[in-house]
Amino acid sequence: MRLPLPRCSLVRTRLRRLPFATTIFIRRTSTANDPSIAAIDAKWLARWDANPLTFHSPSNPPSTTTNKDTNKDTKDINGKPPCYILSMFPYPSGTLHMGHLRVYTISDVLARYKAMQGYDVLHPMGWDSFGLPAENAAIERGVDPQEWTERNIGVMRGQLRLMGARFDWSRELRTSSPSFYAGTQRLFLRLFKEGYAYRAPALVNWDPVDQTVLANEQVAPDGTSWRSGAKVEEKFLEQWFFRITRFASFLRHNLELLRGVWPDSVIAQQEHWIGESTGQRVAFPIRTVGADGSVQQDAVKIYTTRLDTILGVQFLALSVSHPIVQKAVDTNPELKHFVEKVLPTLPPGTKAGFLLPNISAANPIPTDEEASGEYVYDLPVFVAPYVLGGLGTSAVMGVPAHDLRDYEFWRENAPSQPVRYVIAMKTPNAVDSRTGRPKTPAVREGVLNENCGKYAGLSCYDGHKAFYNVLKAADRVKPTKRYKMRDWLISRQRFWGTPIPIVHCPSCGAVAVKDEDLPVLLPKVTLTGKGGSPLRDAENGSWIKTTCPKCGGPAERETDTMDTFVDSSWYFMRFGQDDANPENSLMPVDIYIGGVEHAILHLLYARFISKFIAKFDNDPRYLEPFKRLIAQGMVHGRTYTDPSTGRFLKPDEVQAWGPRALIKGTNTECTVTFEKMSKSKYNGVDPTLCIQKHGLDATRAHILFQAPVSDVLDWDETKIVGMTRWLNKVRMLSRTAAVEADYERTVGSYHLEGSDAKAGRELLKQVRAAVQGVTTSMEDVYSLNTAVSDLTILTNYLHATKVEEVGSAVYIRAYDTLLKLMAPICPAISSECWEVVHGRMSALEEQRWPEAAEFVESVAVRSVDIVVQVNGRYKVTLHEQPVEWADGAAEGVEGWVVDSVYLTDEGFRALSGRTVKKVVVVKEKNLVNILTT
Ligand code: ANZ
Ligand code: ZN
Repeated sequence: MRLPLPRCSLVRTRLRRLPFATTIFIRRTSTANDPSIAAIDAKWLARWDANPLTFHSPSNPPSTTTNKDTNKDTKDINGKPPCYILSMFPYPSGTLHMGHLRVYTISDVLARYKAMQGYDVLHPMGWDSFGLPAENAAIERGVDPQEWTERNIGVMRGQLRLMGARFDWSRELRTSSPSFYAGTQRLFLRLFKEGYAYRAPALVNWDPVDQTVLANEQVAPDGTSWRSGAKVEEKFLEQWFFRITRFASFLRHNLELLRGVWPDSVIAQQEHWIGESTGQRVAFPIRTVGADGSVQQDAVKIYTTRLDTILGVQFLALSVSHPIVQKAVDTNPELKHFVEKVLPTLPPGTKAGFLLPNISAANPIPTDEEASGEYVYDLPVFVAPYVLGGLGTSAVMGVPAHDLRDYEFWRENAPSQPVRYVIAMKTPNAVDSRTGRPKTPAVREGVLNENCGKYAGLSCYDGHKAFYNVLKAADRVKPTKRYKMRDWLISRQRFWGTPIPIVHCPSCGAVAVKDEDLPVLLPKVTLTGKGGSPLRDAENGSWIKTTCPKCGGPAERETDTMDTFVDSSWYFMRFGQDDANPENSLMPVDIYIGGVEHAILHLLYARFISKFIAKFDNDPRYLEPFKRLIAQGMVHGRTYTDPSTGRFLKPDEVQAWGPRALIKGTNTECTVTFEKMSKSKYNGVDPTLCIQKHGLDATRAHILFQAPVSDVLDWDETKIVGMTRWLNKVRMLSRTAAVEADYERTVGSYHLEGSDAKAGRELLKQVRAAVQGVTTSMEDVYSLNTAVSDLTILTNYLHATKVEEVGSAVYIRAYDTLLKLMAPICPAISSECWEVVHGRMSALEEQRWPEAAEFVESVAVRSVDIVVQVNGRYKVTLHEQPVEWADGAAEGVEGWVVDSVYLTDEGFRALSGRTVKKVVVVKEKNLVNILTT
């Protein structure tokens, strides 16, 4: 602990400053009573419990804000613009893992940062609490899923609290509570009424022993049931679907709005999943010869993305569900046998086919030999299971030369026929090493070959255009977009999910439950995991019995529950909703943070439901639900393996030091790697233990510092000492700063004395750089790791700075700024240090986030030249004087100026032997007149 000695004791005596602050810093230098990290954590956790980060806006809206078109950025409720920070809510498995700790640290840092910036922050938390594990626990251990879930939520809420996350618990939700699932059911019914929810048969996994439907994750990789071990069968059941495909184009093209604000990889994955391709529907002429010899002309529409290959067509293939095939089945017993008996036995990917007799097709592009323009019906038409029903037009043009599936089909079904190539590589003779066949040129590099008559020599592009024009003239082509994405199957034959609010009536069909009868509550059941849907037998079979909402006749309830992805496709709309005025919800989410594993389904479903609402509520705030998406990387754990056996070793089986480790009691070095945390690898880390050991601040800082947000984080607890050391330094500095602050409060202007403009400016430059660096990282989010290093750099700089060089005002200002910048990341220690310096009068989290501009001013504008007169006559100029001069800190300026004048040769000569009577300060002119005896 250094005492801030004045630079010139001579001057000091003359000015007779009272040194009574000394007593204060003797008291402060003692460290024996400093609270432990655990005590600091406990103290501040209690403070935050008592003073939660509560979002105000929608619960207290001024009347003007109900207008939907209001841009929320400009909406200013309680004087603060709202900001919605959300991290993906967890499944209440019962333990918080490191991945949770990482994501919630990031969102809490952002929430605290935005709050300091003056936003009304919504930072809520909830529980994705429906789902299979609760049901399994019920089946295996007989516990009530509801109780199991509640217990887990209790444990995890406690763990979240320990990490210092300031969630708005007043808005906590769980998807399994009736008040929430009433909303899920309402959403279902809206979709149903608008024609976006429908029923259709679909394949399910069926356990023939337990007589129950299995979720995909209950089917072992070898195709057996996880419980009974029986070979899982596929079975058709009537299932509920959401018609997400109707929004396919919208979902695809609005991804463009997200470029630059969502990670590229997530956009690419969504794009791929939606799978838009632009192709053509082409009507091929067909001719059917009836049993009586009559001839019928018609057309079959096929879908192709390679119109350039049309002259290579050697057959047409129809899916089993194609209307022509469905019709032919009735009149053709052989076909009926093929479809009903042969097909189900064939392996997936089969190239079996059935040649349709009496029907043939013609290529709609006449080549020059057939200049007459007559179509030549020489193409066979097959039924082929490799053509998928419900995709495109359920019919393809078979081009064996340039499509592998068509080739294999042709080899199997017309082995004696040649393959007709129509496209050559621009560079000749390229052969596919796998098939030994000439390589199929992509559109980019191919040219039409000599088999193409007058089109020969055209590039694929030009060929495509030429064929398109011919077909267009004959009205036989239509450009179409096609999507790989399928409708969303939301039915589950499970218990622990939202009941589907539908009643099946023998006369009215599927009827919506009336709004006033919502929610359809889950009954109490005893789960066995056997037999049909658990709801079917609930309450001895009485739950299912009801009356039809339409005709009042006897009817049955739907027994399926909804996929839990339905819950998570709208929970983020619920958080910002105000019970009194649900319309007025805060949307969209400003920053959504979560793991990359949700890149596709959850985000796609959430986007779909939002678009549905946007469309039917005509509310543009819902167009895209998440303005910005932050995808954080996984957390990997230190994993020890016995190199000779490959066996994973438990931590207590090894002796580790630094990056290496030995198997205990041996000289064998184990392999140390970082891998996804899992029980079987003994590499899991309990975040709560880590927090208890190192404190919440060190843990949070460490998790941010170890890797950029989007990278995999190799969790290495040994390195946390770096953070602990840094935080200790920050605490040490608080004592120096406290002394200075006390001195300032009691003595007043001491801070001006002896300060050196240059050193002060250097320090403020460092502070400005830190403000800039940390603010940039907070905005960018992905580089939060560098925020931590910026903070340590500033800490070290301050540590090496002598107070007496920079003056206490600058020093305190620098230290205060360090604490403000630390507050979002290390909230407990920074708050504690703030209190040490400033007492309890103000809380750190209520301070405004610093802006670099404040310091630019200090550094540039505040270094002024002061002209000094003695008794009205110019004597000397004080160059580059620091901050306080321009700061309005008039009190004490006199003393400081006299000090400074004394320190110059001219000043010393002018003042020596005289007594200063009065100092006149003309700040506007940077002028001082010293009047003496
Ligand atoms: C002729 C052709 C020639 C094709 C060629 C491809 C290559 P993407 O691009 O993935 O969307 N197809 C169309 N409908 C189908 C269905 N219902 N079931 C199975 N296959 C179908 O795939 C488009 C291509 O998939 C289409 O272009 C069609 O085969 C096939 F050298 O037409 B193509
Ligand atoms: Zn009815």
